[in-house]
Amino acid sequence: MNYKNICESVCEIARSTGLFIKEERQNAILNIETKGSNDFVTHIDKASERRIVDGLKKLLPEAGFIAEEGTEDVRGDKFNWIIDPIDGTTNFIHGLSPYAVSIALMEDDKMVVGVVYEVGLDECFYSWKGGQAYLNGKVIEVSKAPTVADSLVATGFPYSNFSRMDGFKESLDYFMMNSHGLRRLGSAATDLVYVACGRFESFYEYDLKPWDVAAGAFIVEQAGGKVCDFSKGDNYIFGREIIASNKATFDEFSNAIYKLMVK
Ligand code: 2AM
Ligand code: CA
Ligand code: CA
Ligand code: CA
Repeated sequence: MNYKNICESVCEIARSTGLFIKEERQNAILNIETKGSNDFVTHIDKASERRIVDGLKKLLPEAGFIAEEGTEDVRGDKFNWIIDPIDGTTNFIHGLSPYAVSIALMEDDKMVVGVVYEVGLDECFYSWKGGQAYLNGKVIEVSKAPTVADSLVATGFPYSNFSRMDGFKESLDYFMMNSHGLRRLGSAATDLVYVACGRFESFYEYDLKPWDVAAGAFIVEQAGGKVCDFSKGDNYIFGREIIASNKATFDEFSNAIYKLMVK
């Protein structure tokens, strides 16, 4: 398997889907449906996922799909695509950036290709197994900031599972007072690639799904960063908890989250 070629084709699919998303937004009245509480989907999410799935099927016919809007839901023996057609739909609905197309390829249970295309700023972040991590053709690396006190920390606010709010609120207080500041963009895939390119030192969020994090987490690791779940284990794709940071602050950052939200 030539991961680099696959990655380049996936970037093309992500970019052309981004263009489609922008054009459709201008052409049509948004048809917004509610899937659950604060969980929205538009006709553009669905049409975008259809386009992505059709493109990826031609690229690798034997691969299965794990896709947010359920366009295709069959598992492959060896290869599976993990797709979020629009990560940050709430931003998108409100005409706000960032929002991103997120596509990962999993071989057995390891990511081998990851692409996050942030549509608003026209920024394509990508990596493949054996390569480095890139933003629009340039190599990216995580930040070198040495401590949490030197860090810009990103998170996402819960939209369900409010049972963990006490620990989460404590973590907000803690990072507000002990870092450069806290940010909440509303697109987990974008948060992750911003860690990969050093704009954020670190990111944490719970209740995320595989399609929110699969591509972004891979790109963070390929850019020299580290990723784990809230108990410092490796169940961060399917485990619905993720911590990602640069290498230098990883121990301090993950210990803080563990203490605030697990112990
Ligand atoms: P989405 O836009 O694809 O749904 C922001 O905190 C992150 O949470 C985004 O990655 C967003 O992805 C996801 N998200 C926001 N609201 C959600 C909901 N109600 N259910 C599931 N995921 C949600
Ligand atoms: Ca959604
Ligand atoms: Ca998402
Ligand atoms: Ca989505």
